[in-house]
Order: sequence, then C-alpha cells, then structure tokens
Amino acid sequence: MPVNTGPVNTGPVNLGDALASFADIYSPRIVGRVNDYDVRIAHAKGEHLWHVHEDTDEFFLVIEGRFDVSLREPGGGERTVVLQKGEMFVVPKGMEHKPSSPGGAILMFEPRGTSSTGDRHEGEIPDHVESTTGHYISLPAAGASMPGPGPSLVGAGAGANGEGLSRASSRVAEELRRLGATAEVREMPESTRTATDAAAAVGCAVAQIVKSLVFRSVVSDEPVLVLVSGADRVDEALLAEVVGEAVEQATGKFVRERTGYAIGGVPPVGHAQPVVTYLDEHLLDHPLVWAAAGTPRAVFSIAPADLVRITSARVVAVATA
Ligand code: 5CA
Repeated sequence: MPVNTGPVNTGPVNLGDALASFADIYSPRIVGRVNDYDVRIAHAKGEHLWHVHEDTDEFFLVIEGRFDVSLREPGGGERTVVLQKGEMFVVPKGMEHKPSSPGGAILMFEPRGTSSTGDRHEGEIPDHVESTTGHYISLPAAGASMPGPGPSLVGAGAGANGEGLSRASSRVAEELRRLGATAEVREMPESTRTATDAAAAVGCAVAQIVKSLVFRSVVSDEPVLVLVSGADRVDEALLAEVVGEAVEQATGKFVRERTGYAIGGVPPVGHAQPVVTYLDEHLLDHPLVWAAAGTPRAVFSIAPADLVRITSARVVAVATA
C-alpha cells in the first residue's frame, strides 16, 4: 500500500474543525506527526471489520460519541471494550480486533504507513470502510478567524513542508497575505489539477473543492470568474443572466492571458488583471473549502465567507448539480 507523505499542519489544529471538514466514515485523516507516527482522526459509525496489526500497538482516544473494540484474546475468548468520549485504549500488536460505533469520532497514533484494515483482515472490506494509510488534511490554523495580530501562516516562497513554492504559488500566497487571509498555500505531492484530483489529494469531499472557472463575456470580451463547488456545473444561461450578456467557456489561451495562470491552477485571487468574480451559493454549505493556488499541485483552504471577502465576489445561484 503506498504511503502518503504529504505536508503536515504547521499551526495548532482544532480537532472539532478538523472533524467538521470531512464526513467520510472509517476513512482516517492525518492531522499531525509525532516522529515516525501519524496522528489520525476518523469518524466512526457501524461495524468495522476484524483485522490485525502484527507489528504495532494501536492507540485510540474517543473524541466524540462512543467507540467499541471487540477483541479476540490469545486464549480464544472474545470481549468488547466499550469506550466513551474522553476514554483511551490500546489494542496490543498481534491481537485481532473489530471496532464498531453507534456514532463517534476517534484519534489514533499509528506508525506512518499503517493500513486501516491491518496486515490481514477477515472477509470483504465493506463499502463504508476505507483501506488506507490515511489522507493528509490541511486546515487553517486554529483561531484563524480571531481578530487581532498573529503570526501569518502564509509565507511566500515557503511551503508547509518547508520546500520553496513555485513562482505562481508564491504570487498567490503573497496575495492571500496582502488580503489578510490566514490561509496556507500547500504544494501537494499529487496532482490537484481537477476537482476530483484535488479532493483525493486533500482528503475532502469533491463538493469542498472550489473550481475557479473562467468564462468570456461575448460582447465585452472580458473574463468572468465563477467559483463553484467541485460537485456542481455552471449553467451558462443562469450565468448570462447575472452577467447581463452571453458568456462562453474561455479557451486555455484566454485563461492564461487574462488571469496569468494555466487551467488547472487558476486561483480565486492574484490575477494578472482585475477579474469580475461570482461565487455560487453551494460553496457556503461547507465549513472549509479548498481552492487552487496557481499551479495544478497547489491548494489552500479557507472558510467560504472569507473567500467571498477576499475575492469581493457576488454570491449567486448559477450551479446545477
Ligand atoms: N486545481 C483545481 C481546483 S483545486 C482546478 O483548477 N479545477 S478547475 O475545475 O477549476 O479547473 C479545471 C477546469 O478548467 C475544468 O473544470 C474545465 O471547466 C476547465 N477546462 C479544462 N480544460 C479546458 C479547455 N481545454 N478549455 C477551456 N476550459 C477547460
């Protein structure tokens, strides 16, 4: 199983916000690292499956609801440990176990690369359980929306993983900082070219990806930027109504000339010229969304209300699912 070695959060992580940023069940998200261990969180509901980690103990802390772990003892007996919020438990290495939950959330410590379904498991992996070594999740710093001065996480030229950002992403990071957004540009090891790619790389729902779609107003020959959920399409007739004239999808050349970025990396801010911007209301349904940051590998996360603020976008209803 490939081991994800993405960037890690450099600011404080609020676990409540982190849990609210994704909905998948039994699909762990990596929120931090301790030496060669990952700190993972996951939503839990229903039955996991019997599995075993031969070489590592597994630490669980219940952070919401309830979480049970059935265990097969070396002597052949079976017992279930019932864990309430605030309780922790360690499953010893080599012990077959099966988690289940009426609804809850857990925090785990596991050596990087540990599979969520163990070194071996019993039976088919159910659809609601993901076999994964975890997905990195990037979040705005806890307290990012607090007023007042604080250290900016946006560092032009410095990625979350300490690597230099590309020139295009640096420009976006610089612009985010200028606009007072406490968002951090992250360059991912995987492609974030499409909404699907970006969701997989970030570990969020496709609906939480911001597509930055460029249209051309046919009469004025101006760019029109539409920020829309990755789960939606733009209805050009509805868009024409709000723009006041017919629009068409921009060509790659037009996008590059007018925004300064290539398709797949067009950011919501930091363009070569001011661009009239609309934001579809469906994006407001999520606590956090992720947008492109200048290249097909760079993204940043932001609360939708802050995205509206920094883009001065008009919030409209132009999307169809
Ligand atoms: N990096 C991700 C978001 S994090 C991203 O940029 N997604 S996107 O959806 O905003 O950008 C890709 C979009 O560019 C496609 O949805 C499509 O509408 C548009 N596009 C792709 N190919 C072309 C093309 N040949 N001409 C015009 N538009 C295109």
